[in-house]
Amino acid sequence: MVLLGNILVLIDTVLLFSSKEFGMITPENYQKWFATEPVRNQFNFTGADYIVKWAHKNGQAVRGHNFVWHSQLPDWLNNGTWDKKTLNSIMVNHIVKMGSHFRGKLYAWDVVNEPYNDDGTWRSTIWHDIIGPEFISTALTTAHAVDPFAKLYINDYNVEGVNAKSDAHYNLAKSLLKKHVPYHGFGIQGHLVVAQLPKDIPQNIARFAGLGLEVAITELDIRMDLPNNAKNATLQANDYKTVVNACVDNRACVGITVWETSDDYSWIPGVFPTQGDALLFDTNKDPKPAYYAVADALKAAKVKSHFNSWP
Ligand code: 9MR
Repeated sequence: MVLLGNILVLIDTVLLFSSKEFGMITPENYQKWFATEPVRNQFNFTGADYIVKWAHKNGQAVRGHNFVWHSQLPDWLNNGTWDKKTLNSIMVNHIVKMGSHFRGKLYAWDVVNEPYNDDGTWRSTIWHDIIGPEFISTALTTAHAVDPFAKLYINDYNVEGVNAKSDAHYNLAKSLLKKHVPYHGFGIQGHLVVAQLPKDIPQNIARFAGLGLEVAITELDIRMDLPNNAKNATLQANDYKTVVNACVDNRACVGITVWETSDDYSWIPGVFPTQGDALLFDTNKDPKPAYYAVADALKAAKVKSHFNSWP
């Protein structure tokens, strides 16, 4: 089976639960810039270290998340006035300090997160607007130099099927690989809506695999309009099965990570107040039909492990 992962909060009961059910962990918010470099060049690894240690004690791999993103940046970085050279050196310093602290401990890093708009144009961010699109190759090259063991990912949402945004990523991948930039994996976040899955997830995974990249579903959740009911729960289970099958059917797809374990910890109600119940376990930590659908799909998978090349 592909490695099933989840993200975590720093609560031991949740961690314990996670280590029974999942083979991989992403430390949700603990490696983001606001948490790790709250003051310029002063680093705090406490939260992430706790999770990484826990994961390794329990034989779990860790996905690093993330180096360069426009969101959850500390105020000093957001509010500063930066020229290109200075911002570039701030980005490089962050990657060097973070990457070397976690060197050899992480399976992968989301080096760049969400660089495009849904229409495939560049998202306006400090990274793109001040440094220019080359921030991506600089970030990847720097990350590879400090942690040559980690698989380096670019990660985004709304890129599950073939569309303008995944086209932009596909073209970016082609151009980076042509220039031999160290780029190893395309992260498909998978924040999806029940009964609205794109039909061409397998085709999309296949085209990135065709470039020689690995692919991972990195932040899967499938939300529904509340209240939940039997019909939605069944549709959701079916959608989870569709996503898992799309991954296990392609050797290049190495992992599926759900973005939290139980519905009470999900980010969704805070952002989409009328939606939720997107995960595999309900608020009582009881498995939902989606959980059994995922388990059955993994059991039925023809290829048992794609995740075999690390470290
Ligand atoms: O799960 C994260 C939530 O706790 C934060 O408030 C939120 C802030 O944007 O980020 C959430 O995780 C995001 C992830 O880091 C990147 N992809 C989208 C996720 C959901 O917003």
